[in-house]
Amino acid sequence: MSKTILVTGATSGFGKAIATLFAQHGYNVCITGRRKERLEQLKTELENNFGIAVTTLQFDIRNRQEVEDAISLLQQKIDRIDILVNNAGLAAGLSSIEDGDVDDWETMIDTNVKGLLYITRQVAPLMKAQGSGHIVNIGSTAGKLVYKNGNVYCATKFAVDALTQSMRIDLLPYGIKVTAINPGMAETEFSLVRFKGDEQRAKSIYNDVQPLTANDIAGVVYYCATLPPHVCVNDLTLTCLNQANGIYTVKDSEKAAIQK
Ligand code: NDP
Ligand code: 8X3
Repeated sequence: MSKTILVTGATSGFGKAIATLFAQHGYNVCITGRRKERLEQLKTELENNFGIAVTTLQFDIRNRQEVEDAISLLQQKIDRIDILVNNAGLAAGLSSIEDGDVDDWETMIDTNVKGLLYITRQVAPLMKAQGSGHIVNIGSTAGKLVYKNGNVYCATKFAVDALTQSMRIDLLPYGIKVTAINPGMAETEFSLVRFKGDEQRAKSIYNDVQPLTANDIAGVVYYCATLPPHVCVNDLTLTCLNQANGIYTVKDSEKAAIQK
């Protein structure tokens, strides 16, 4: 029987790549996001290319009622959710704490922390009733080490780290795996969103480095989700070869000088 994966934030970046990779491997996928057109486009693409079933759920993860309604609707359409990837998230702005935009702070907290909690609260009981499941939370190197001006974004990812550890304890008796995947810099729409559509500034983040790609993250999620039933990757951090962690980065052009 085909397994089903629910991926939040699948209209772009990691979420889209994760949904695509699992579809390629025969999983039925449920994809979420606010951008309806992109959801419909991905559904058509995945169903046509891989012959699996795709369910689209359009909602804003910050809205608790919308999340509850979406998961109720999903339950009418599918029997079980084998994997939940809590991926939807964003950074908004990059300012020193005294200059921060409070609306940006609320957006990040509401999306990255409260949104993740809203959906987990709906899906975890279903997994408990099934007697199995796997929750994969997309954290960040920003949830391991803070960086300058990262303040609130980093705090939300530290919160994801704490919630991942805590969920793993709570859900252990029910056979539910909980994994944190913590990527370093990866080229997606992330920087474009963080810098509010400023393409030049967004592009400059990836100058002179070879960042991770969304497919790199999808591959790691797939690996973790397909290990034997008794094996759980608890916490996995990955960076490109320009980063040792979230705060130490060496540009390609600097490497030669350092090697001398
Ligand atoms: P993208 O901007 O490419 O994708 C973000 C996804 O989240 C989109 O599908 C977007 O969908 C969804 N999303 C954002 N806000 C909401 C909302 N309010 N309601 C529903 N969905 C929402 O970024 P990435 O793929 O890079 O980011 C995915 C995750 O990975 C995030 O949690 C991010 O913090 C994390 N991450 C990213 C890194 C990077 O360098 N790129 C590194 C480490 C972690 P839509 O706009 O259609 O609603
Ligand atoms: C996203 C990676 O380095 O911009 O979590 O914080 S970073």
